[in-house]
Amino acid sequence: MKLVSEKEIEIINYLLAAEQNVCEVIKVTDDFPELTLPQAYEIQEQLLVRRQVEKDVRFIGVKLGLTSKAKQEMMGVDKAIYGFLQSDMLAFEWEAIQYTALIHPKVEPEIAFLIAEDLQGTNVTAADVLRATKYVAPALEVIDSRYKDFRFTLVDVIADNCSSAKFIIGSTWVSPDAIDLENIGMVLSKNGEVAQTGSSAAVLGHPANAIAWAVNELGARGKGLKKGDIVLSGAMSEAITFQAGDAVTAQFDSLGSVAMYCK
Ligand code: 0L1
Ligand code: MG
Repeated sequence: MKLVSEKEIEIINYLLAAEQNVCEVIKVTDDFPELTLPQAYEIQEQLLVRRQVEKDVRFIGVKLGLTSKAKQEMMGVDKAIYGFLQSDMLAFEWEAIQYTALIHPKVEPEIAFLIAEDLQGTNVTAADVLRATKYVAPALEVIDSRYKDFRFTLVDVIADNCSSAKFIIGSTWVSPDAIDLENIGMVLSKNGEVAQTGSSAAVLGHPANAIAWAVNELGARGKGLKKGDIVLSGAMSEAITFQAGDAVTAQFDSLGSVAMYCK
């Protein structure tokens, strides 16, 4: 078992309380400016272990963030980030997302990968990712940074499990060989009005590149993807805000659509 420092415990308690109390908080680097990127991933890991025990949830996959050059430039970073999906984050098209359970949610369109075999290493390629993938599917990710006004540094957002909150997978599951994953167009609509358009090319050139990057990062920390994992490969457009009463749909070329309703 890993020993966690008092400072790390304080940060974990702070972020878990923000989620539990549905209350935004000041970013942790305001109080701990010396926090490093490896420490942020350590805090993320321990926070998720606490969540696993306290909420009795399972790890069900991995998510990527900051995979588009546009978002990296906006944040002044040159790196993607990863976090983990737990079973209470899985939501369904037929069950409304409850607005009051979230702080200031946004939603973004992504391509989900269903991993059919364990994948671990530090030289993993996009081709390896595609070989290990049974299906890809359309997905919506609801992000809900625990930080005030969604303002944070790279270290803050990693500690906060990359703003993860909920995700929904659509019903069209396709073999990755059956489509041109490099260039899937997507239209995101809110209440029937187009809100964003995007392409899978925005996800580090190809979503499988993004996942290969994450597997190599995980590999350097002695971790990897497991058979049955779901991986959210990264946003294909900017995230949009929504409120109670809003319906959001993402329509993808070759992959059908995925929808959510918020009550
Ligand atoms: O899933 C994501 O792309 C979120 C990454 C963190 C950045 C944000 O909260 O906007
Ligand atoms: Mg995302």
